[in-house]
Parts: sequence; structure tokens; C-alpha cells
Amino acid sequence: MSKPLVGIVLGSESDLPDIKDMLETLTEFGITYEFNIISAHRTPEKAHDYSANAQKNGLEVIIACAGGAAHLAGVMASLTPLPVIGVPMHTDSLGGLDSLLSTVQMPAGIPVATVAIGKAGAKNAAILAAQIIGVKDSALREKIKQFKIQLAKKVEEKNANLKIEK
Ligand code: RP5
Repeated sequence: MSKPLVGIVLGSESDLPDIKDMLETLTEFGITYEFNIISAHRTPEKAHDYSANAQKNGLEVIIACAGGAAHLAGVMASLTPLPVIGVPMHTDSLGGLDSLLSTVQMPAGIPVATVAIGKAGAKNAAILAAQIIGVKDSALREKIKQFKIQLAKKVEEKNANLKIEK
């Protein structure tokens, strides 16, 4: 089996249900991935090691998903030259606004490409990872183009059906 290109890290097992679409989307694009539960706060040494060794281990993009005081993506980004996508997970307490702000508000010098809160963001993280890897992979770029064509088609079909119902 080929080595994973995308390293997904989750702050907690409780984040798992919201990343289903992310995993499916990566699979649809034929992108290999690995995922691990690593917490910036509960397993800080492991977070450090994972990020510091990510490039050496063959990864090209890291997707970090965390909720609440969500420092995981920032910690990942601080230790690797690889692009890091941050997914702010939904929280019961503040709806994920806490996760969004703590993921997106990075200090100058350490960017995290932050996507939307929760499931939509998780799916978009997979697409963005595909687009990053697709810069040097024309076959993958073609798949992304086709994906966008299909998205537009689905909207047009829905619009056509609406007209029939009118
Ligand atoms: C974060 O804290 C995790 O990413 C999760 O979204 C949130 C709550 O974690 P649990 O208390 O459910 O393990 O680290």
C-alpha cells in the first residue's frame, strides 16, 4: 500500500463522527491518509513529535481537527514546513465559535488554513488538501475539475426539478 500523503489528527475520539465525509472525500480523490488521535493539551509531546517528523514521514499536508480551546492545528503548524489545514470542530458549549477563533487567530508567521466549523469544514479540508497535492499532480487536478462540474450539475438538476413543481 502506498504511504499516506495526508496526516489527519483529531483532538479527541469525540471528533470522529464529524469527519466521516472528510475520509470519504479523500478516498474518492484517491488520496492516501492516516489518522491519529493526538491532543495539543492531553498528549503534547506526541503532538510535537508527530508534527516535527511529518515531512520526514512522507506526509504532504496535515489536517488538524479540534474543538474548544483548539490549539492542535497551531501546534502542528509551528513545527512543520508542511501546509496545515485546521478544522474547528462543533462544540456543545459555544457551537464551535470557540474552536473557530482559537484555530484561525494565529499570530503572523504561523499560518493555519482554517475551514468552516464542523462537518462542512471537514469535507472542505479534504478538498483543499486535494487541491494542494493537485498542484503537482495533473490527474488529481482533473478529478477536482470533474468534482466541481458534478457539483454544478447537481444544483442545476435541483433547479430544474423546482421549476417542474411550480
Ligand atoms: C478537543 O476538545 C477535542 O478536539 C474535542 O473537540 C474537544 C472535547 O474533547 P473530549 O472532552 O470530548 O475528549 O481537544
